[in-house]
Amino acid sequence: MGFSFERFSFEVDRTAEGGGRRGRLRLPHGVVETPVFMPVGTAASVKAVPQSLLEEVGAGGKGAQIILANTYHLYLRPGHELVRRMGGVHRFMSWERPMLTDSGGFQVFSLSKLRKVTPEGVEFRSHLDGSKHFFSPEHSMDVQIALGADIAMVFDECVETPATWERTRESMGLTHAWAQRSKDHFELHKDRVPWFSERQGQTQSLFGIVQGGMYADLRKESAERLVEMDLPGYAIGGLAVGEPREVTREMIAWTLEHLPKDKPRYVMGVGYPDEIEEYARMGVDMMDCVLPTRAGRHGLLFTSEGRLNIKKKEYAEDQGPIDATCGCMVCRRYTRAYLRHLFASGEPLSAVLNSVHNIAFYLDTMERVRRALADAS
Ligand code: PRF
Ligand code: ZN
Repeated sequence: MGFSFERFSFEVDRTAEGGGRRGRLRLPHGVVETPVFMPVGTAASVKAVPQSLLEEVGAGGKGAQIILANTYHLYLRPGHELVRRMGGVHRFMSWERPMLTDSGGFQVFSLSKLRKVTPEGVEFRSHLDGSKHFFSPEHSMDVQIALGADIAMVFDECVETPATWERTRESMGLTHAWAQRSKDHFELHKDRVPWFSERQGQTQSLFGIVQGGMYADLRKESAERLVEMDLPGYAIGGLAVGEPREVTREMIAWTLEHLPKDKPRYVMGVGYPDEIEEYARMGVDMMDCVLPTRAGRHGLLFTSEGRLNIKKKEYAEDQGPIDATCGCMVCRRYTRAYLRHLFASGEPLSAVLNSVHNIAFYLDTMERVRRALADAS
């Protein structure tokens, strides 16, 4: 309970044989035990899951320690200046625990229409109403500062896959120039964060993003360039974009070798439960993914025995819980038969309960990994 007034810090207690680390991040809105999974709250809402449940479901009742929101979505609707006037994204959505905002780069590339990339930035049309907008590193920083998450991300370009070495190198060069511009602008304006004075002059922290596609030499170069910028944490971007899983793992392992051991390392947009466990055991400290909520809305549930598709006929009269080993509020209370009925009937409660279980399953998975890493010598 209460707030932490410490400045940004990252501590590693223990590193296990495979490289996995048990540690903690201290952020303006609280402490985050790592490795951590961050549920995605794209438009200042983890879809179908109320904040009160996010605070208590999974990880032995501790709930989600940090969630993510998206610059692209909140800029388009309701607008970052409105969010600033509401006291910043934490207060706006009534979530007083830590938050991270993605920079908008990736969402512009994956969602918007008619993008035009120049060294200056990206011109694009909104996926909502087709209106024209322009994002630059400076503008992404202004939006992220107005939103006021604990961690902001540099504005990057995630190259399409597959892409040639030449194309990937060119895109990576742009990402590096944009990272430097992000940092310069952020340093000048970070005191404009909505909670600056009320939190005794604390600010957000800006993380870098390594790109370089599926090319080991480019990944190394990208990591080295970003490390020179001396940012408080580093993300590995551009992965889990359609490449085989072995390639994702190899690229993560290789990139980790070129990132500082004393700073948090974050892989963006991964993955299935077994993947997040594997990456955490390799030394990844932070991950986020829409999978638990998106899959939940589609009736796909993650369990200790694998995936379960709740729409199947075989569950029509199944009196058991989703997962007998899961202690979440859904598994304690509801049967598979009922959950199948809710899904088949298109009841909104279906999305809520499925998402809650999946989030709990992801948070429990990471809690288990944290315990294992703490015990490892
Ligand atoms: N860049 C940013 N956000 C991201 C990614 C990226 O490369 C990915 C790739 N998996 C997910 N989210 N800024
Ligand atoms: Zn459950």
